[in-house]
Amino acid sequence: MRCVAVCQDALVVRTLHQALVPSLDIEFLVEDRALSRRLHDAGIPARAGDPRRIDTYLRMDVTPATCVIVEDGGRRSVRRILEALADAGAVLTYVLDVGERRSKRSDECLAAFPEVSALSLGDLLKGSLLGALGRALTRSRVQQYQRYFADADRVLILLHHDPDPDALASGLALRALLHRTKTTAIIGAFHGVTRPENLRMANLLDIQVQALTAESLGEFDRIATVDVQPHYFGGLLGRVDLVIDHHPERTGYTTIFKDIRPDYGSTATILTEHLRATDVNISERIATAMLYAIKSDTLFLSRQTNRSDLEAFTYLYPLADPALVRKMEGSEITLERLRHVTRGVQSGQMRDQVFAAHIGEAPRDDLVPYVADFLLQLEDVKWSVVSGIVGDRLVVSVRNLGYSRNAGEFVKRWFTDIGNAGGHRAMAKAVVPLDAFRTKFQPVEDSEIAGRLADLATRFLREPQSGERRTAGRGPAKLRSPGG
Ligand SMILES: [Mn+2]
Repeated sequence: MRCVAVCQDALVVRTLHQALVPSLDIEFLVEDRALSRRLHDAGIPARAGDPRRIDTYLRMDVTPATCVIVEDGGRRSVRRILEALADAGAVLTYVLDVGERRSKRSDECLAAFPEVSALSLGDLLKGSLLGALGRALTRSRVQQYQRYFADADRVLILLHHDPDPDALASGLALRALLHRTKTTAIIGAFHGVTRPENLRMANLLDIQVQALTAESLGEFDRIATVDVQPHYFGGLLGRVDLVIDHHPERTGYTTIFKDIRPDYGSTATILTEHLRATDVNISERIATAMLYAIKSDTLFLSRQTNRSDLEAFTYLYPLADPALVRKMEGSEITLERLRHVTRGVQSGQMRDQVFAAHIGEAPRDDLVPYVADFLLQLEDVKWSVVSGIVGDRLVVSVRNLGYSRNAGEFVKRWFTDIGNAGGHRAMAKAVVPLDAFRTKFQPVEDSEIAGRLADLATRFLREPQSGERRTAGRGPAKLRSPGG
């Protein structure tokens, strides 16, 4: 495309020339003959002429198909230049603001030319300049911990219990950043992977998670935690070397290096930035793991997602194996899950768009939120409240749509006094001793539990709302493990 740039400043000319050639066939128009000669000598196509005269543009062969950029330094009005251009038939005209601040005069001038578009050099630079500076900052952070880990014999990358895709992918990514193999950097957890979809990921990507004991910690020279902070392990870890996490920052531990970004949707997003900043090769396996991690921690970019998550996703997408991601997502329905859904449906009660159910004894916690998620898909259901007995505890999972009231408030309202309860607007979980539940809510038989839960939901939803905001919003609290 042909482009004519009307400029006064040599720096602006050189910048545009570097940025736009060879994408655009550009010629510069300057008033100063000496400047035009200097540019010409530097190999930049330039000519001298009066930018306020129509014939200048006619000589330059400006047509409606020519893109015209007019530099506005703010000192002199560009009105007469724009008039001459309009008279010469130019319609693709841009005013490039390079002044400190757009002047009132420039604004008035632009208002008179509605077909002219405004660009600001500062705004155009901002994104890429901040991006480059951010990458430089990240690079120096990463290089610091890389150096610190370099001379260690054995490194432990520690994940939270029952590691999820974000933890697994982050473990792989950190190992690549440390330039280590599976024998010199162990990915470990105190409780291994149990959920079917996480097992599937670990198998498909051949990620081995070593089972740890408190004693085995002594075998390692350096310890890093990813997707979790050391307070999670009680007093087990007094001091670690590196923490990378996206959960709210906690205190009560010592670490040499940390990168904690609670506004990020996943730890894999932070590690994508680390890999990009240091130009570490991202293998297809790692890209696939990280892409899946971002998708799963952000519920496919629909929860707690920021710009960085979207950027990391876009960056990883072409590097990953989409067929493998699909396979990992797979059919989430297993026979075991379906059996528990069936039990939920059989015990369930539907009352005012609330579906309450009790699935009885379950071998694992995760079946309870699975059934709650499943039931929320039913037509006309706005809330699902599901419980199950796991060992000697009752696990209660709450899901809702439309955020009419906060699920986290619901579980706190009824269960904080007898157990653990927490969550955010759309998802919440409570874990209480079964005895304490029976004492407080008096179900005579287990078959009455669903009815009790329905009562609690109805009462809660009819209570006047105090302090809790009515409108949808982002709850600050986040479940400690996704799917809770
Ligand atoms: Mn995570």
